[in-house]
Amino acid sequence: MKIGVLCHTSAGGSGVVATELGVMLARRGHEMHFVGSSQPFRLSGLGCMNGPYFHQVSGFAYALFEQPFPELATTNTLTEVILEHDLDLVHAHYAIPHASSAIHARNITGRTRVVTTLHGTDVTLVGAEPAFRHTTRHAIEHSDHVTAVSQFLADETREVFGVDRPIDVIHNFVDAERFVRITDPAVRARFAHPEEALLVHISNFRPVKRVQDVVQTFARVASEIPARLLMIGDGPERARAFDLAQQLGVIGRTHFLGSFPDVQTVLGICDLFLLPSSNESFGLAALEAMACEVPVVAARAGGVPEVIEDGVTGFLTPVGDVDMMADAALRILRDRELYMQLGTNARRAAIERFHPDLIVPQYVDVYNRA
Ligand code: GMT
Repeated sequence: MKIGVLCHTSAGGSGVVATELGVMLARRGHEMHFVGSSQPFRLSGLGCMNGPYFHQVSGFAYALFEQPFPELATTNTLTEVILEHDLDLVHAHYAIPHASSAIHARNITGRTRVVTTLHGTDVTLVGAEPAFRHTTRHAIEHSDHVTAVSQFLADETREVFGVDRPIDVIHNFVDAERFVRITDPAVRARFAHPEEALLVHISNFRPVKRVQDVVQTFARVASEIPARLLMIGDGPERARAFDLAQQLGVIGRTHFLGSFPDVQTVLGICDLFLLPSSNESFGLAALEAMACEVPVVAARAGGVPEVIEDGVTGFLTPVGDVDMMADAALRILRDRELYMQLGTNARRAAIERFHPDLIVPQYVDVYNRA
C-alpha cells in the first residue's frame, strides 16, 4: 500500500507511534510518505532503503498574513504527495490539525482515504477546548476510519464529543528487540554507583505529567535508600521540577538529561519508571520501560491500567498520592525478588500483549477496510 502519514514531529508519544509504525510498515513492504514541517523526532536513524520517505511542507510568508497558515500549507503539500505518489490512504495521528488537513486533502483530490488515530490529549485536553471542539468533532466524524490507543480513550471520545461511530481500539506497541535490558555495568556507571537505585521518568514535561510528583516521590525514596533520578525530556514544567529538586535537597542526585530520541540507550539500565500523570490515554514511555524489564509505578489514570497490571508488572496508586507512590517504589527497590519478578513480568507483558507482530497487522486490517 502507499500510505501518507501526518503526525506531530516534536518529542511526544503520538509522533513516536507514527514513526515506529511507519518504519515497521516500510519494513513490511509498504510505501510510507511522512509529510511535515520537519522530520519526526524519532525518524532519523530508524528508516531503511525503502523509506519511510519524508516530504517537507513548504510554507509561504506574506506581509498581509498576521500568522502563517501551517495547516493549509500541510494540506497543500499532502495534496501534492497524494497526487504525485497516488497514495491509497493517509494516516493522521492526532485529530487536530492532522485529521482536518487529511480530510481537506482528500476532498481536494477526490482520491485516497483517511484513517485517524486518536492519541489522548487531542480528545482529553486540546480537542475538548471550546476553541477546537467543532473542528475536532468534524475531524473524527469525517475520517473514513478512526482508531484509539486505548479502550479508555475510545469511550472518552464518544462521551466528550457525543459521536456515535465505530472506533477501533489498537493499543500502542514496543519494538522489543530495540528496547531491552542493558547489562553492561559500564553504561550504568555513567549515572549511578552500584549500590544506588536508579529511577527514571520520561515525558514532555507538560502539567498533565505532574513531574513535580516525580521529584517529590524521588525525594521520599532517596531519604530512605541510596538512589538517583533520571529526568528525560523537556517542556514547560522542567524549571519547576528543577527548583523543587533543589528545595528538597535532591538536585545532586537528579539528572535532567533533556530530550533525545534513542531513550532505549538509557532506559535499559534503570530500576524503576515513575509515571504520575493526572491523565494518560496509554503511557507509551511506560511500555518502553516494561520491555526493558523496568517495573512501573504509575498513577491509576485513563488507559494506564490497560498497560500496567497492578501488582504484576508494577504498582498503580491514586493520582497525586506521592506517599503511596514512594511506598510502592521502596517496596520494589528493597525486595530483590519482587523487583526481578515484576521486571520479568513487565517484559513478558510487553512481548505477549504489545509486540509489533500483534499490533501492526491490526492497523493493516484497518487500512484494508478503509
Ligand atoms: O504524552 C504526551 O502528552 C504526548 C501525547 C502525544 O500525543 O504526543 O501522548 C499521548 O499519546 C501517546 C501515544 O499514543 C500515549 O502513550 C500517551 O498516553 C498520550 N498522552 C496523554 O494521554 C497525556
